[in-house]
Amino acid sequence: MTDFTKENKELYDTMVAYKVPGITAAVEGARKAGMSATQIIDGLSAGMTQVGVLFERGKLFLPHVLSAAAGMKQAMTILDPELKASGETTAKKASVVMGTVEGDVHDIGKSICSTMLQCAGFDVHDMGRDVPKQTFIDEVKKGCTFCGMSALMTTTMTVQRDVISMLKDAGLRDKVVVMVGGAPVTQAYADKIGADVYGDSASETVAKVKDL
Ligand code: B12
Repeated sequence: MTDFTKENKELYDTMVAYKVPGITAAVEGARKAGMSATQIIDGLSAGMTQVGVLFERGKLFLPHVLSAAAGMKQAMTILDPELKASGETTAKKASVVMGTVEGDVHDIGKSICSTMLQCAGFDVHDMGRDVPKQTFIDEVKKGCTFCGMSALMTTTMTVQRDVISMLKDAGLRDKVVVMVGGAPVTQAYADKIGADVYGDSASETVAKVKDL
């Protein structure tokens, strides 16, 4: 098996350096070295998490975080054709509705999950970010196997609980598998609010959804 430690470190380092041209160059370099899109995303995601840590410590500021986020999006645009092509080879599986909950604009992690589920052959409808609670209910009414909600703030993770309550009130809770995720969300919280699946990362989410 090829050891991509050097390329992985480069992806991580360029993401932490938050410059879009550097990130795209590292992605191109990693592709040339033979890394798969999923391996590249893992390296970049680790760097993005570190950007968050440095931001929290006051070592990086909002424009730096925005630049790193733009680099991540650019990388996903580069990798999208490869990811889509690998998805096309698989027969379409169950349908998944994904969105970042209302009041929350963080969509990087959610979009990675959507793309990777798509690669695994699932029929994914990504509703974007700041999605109103009622929109999740309406989508479940229309019919989907999985409903995924992302929340990146302690102030918005309560919306996941609200949507689950609304599903219960509408008599829809048993009709859908509810997935929750996002940095502040934990397995304990997922259990507490009655979600079916908690995903710590995109790869863990894909593995759990495939199992179900
Ligand atoms: C990038 C970022 C931003 C970017 C977002 C760009 C974008 N398009 O997403 C920008 C600069 C716009 C931003 C804005 C804000 N941010 Co911000 N941001 C971050 C940062 C640094 C990284 C988040 C990220 O992308 N991580 C990388 C991805 C890959 O990881 P992830 O999201 O966790 O996703 C993975 C898993 O969680 C999981 N997953 C994710 N979603 C789902 C869903 C399902 C269903 C499943 C199963 C799994 C799953 O899989 C993903 C892939 O592996 C975090 C710091 C942190 N530690 O998280 C702060 C952070 C989340 N932001 C924070 C804040 C406060 C804000 C602002 C309010 C700042 C402000 N004062 O204006 C605004 C929010 C406005 C709003 N209403 O939403 C706080 C939240 C604090 C809190 N209350 O909890 C954090 C924690 C930083 C901090 N410590 O202060 N932010």
